[in-house]
Amino acid sequence: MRDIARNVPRIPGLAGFDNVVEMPTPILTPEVAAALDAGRPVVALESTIISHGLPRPRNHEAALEFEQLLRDRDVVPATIAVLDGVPRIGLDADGVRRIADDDLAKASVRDLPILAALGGSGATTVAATARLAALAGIRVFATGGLGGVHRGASSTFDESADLSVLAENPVTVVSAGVKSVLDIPATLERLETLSIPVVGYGTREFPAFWLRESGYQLDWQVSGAAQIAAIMRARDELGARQGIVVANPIPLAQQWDPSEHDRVLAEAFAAADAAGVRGKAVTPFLLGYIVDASGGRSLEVNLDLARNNVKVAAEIAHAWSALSR
Ligand code: PSU
Ligand code: MN
Repeated sequence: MRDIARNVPRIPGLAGFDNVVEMPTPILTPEVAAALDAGRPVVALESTIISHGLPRPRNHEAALEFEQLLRDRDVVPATIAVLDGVPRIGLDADGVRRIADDDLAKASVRDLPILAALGGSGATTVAATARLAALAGIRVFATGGLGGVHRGASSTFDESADLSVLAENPVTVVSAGVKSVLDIPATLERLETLSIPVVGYGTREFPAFWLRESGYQLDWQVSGAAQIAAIMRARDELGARQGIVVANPIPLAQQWDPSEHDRVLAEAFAAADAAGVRGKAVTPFLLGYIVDASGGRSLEVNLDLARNNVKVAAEIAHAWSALSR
C-alpha cells in the first residue's frame, strides 16, 4: 500500500496553514498503485450503486462482475469506498463483500472528513468517488447513472453534489445519462452552467438511464474512445479542471419498455410522496421501489446499462493510457 498525501492540494496564502489537507489520506491497493505508476489503464467504480442502488445479493455479484469485465479487458479496477475511516482506492475481496453486505452510510464528498475523523465507513457516491479518483490520479470512472437535479428542486434545492464535484475534478464519467426520476432538462442546464463537457457516445440524444432516449438533444456526439481521450488531453492543455460526462445509451434491444417505465415511475413518485421521503434518501427509495414494482425488470436493465458503461470506460482508459504515456 502507498499513500497519496503528496497529491493532496495545499492551499496557498494561508499563513501557518501550508499543510492544510481537506481530505483523509487515501490508500491505494498495490495493483492500482502499480498500474498508475506505469501509466496502464485504470477505471474507478463507485460503491453507492452497490450499497444503495442494487438489491442484495445481486449487488455483490454485480460488484465482482464489473471488476471482472475490466480485468478481462486488461484494465485494473479501482472500486472506491471508505472503510473504517480510510478512503480505499481499490478493494480486496472482503472490501467488496462489505460494500455489498454491510449497512454502509451513503457518502458524498462532505462526508469524507467526518468518516475519516470518526473512523466510519461509507459507500461513495459519484461525487465522492470522482473526488477520490482525482486525488489518486485516476482519470476514467464508470457508473450507472449520474446524480442530477431532482424534480421539484426549485423549491427543495435538491441537486446532487455529483454535478458541482464534476465541475472541479478532471475525471471522465461514463453513465447512461441520468434517471428519468430526475429533472433531465434542468440537469443538462446545470451541466452547462458548471462548464462540464457532455458528449453522446454514438448518439446526439441524451439517454434516460433505463431508456435509450430522453427527448433532449446534445450538442456533441463522439464516435469512439480515441476521441474522448483527445478531448481529455485538450482539456488538460487548456488548464481546465472539469470532468467530462460521457452519455452512453443502452442499446434499444436492452432498454426497458417505455410504457411500463412510465407507469412504474408514476407509482414510485406517489409512494415517495406518501412516505414523505426527502433528501439523500430519495434516490435509494425510488430505486428500490422501482425494482420491486417492475418485478425485477428495471434491475436487469440497470445491470445491462452498467455493464455497457464499464466496457466503454475500459476502452477510454486504454485510449487515455496510449495517449498519455
Ligand atoms: N444513479 C443510479 N444508481 C445510483 C445512484 C445514481 O442509477 O445508485 C447513486 C450514485 O451514487 C449517485 C447518487 O452519485 O445516487 C446520487 O445521489 P444524490 O441524488 O443523493 O446525490
Ligand atoms: Mn440530494
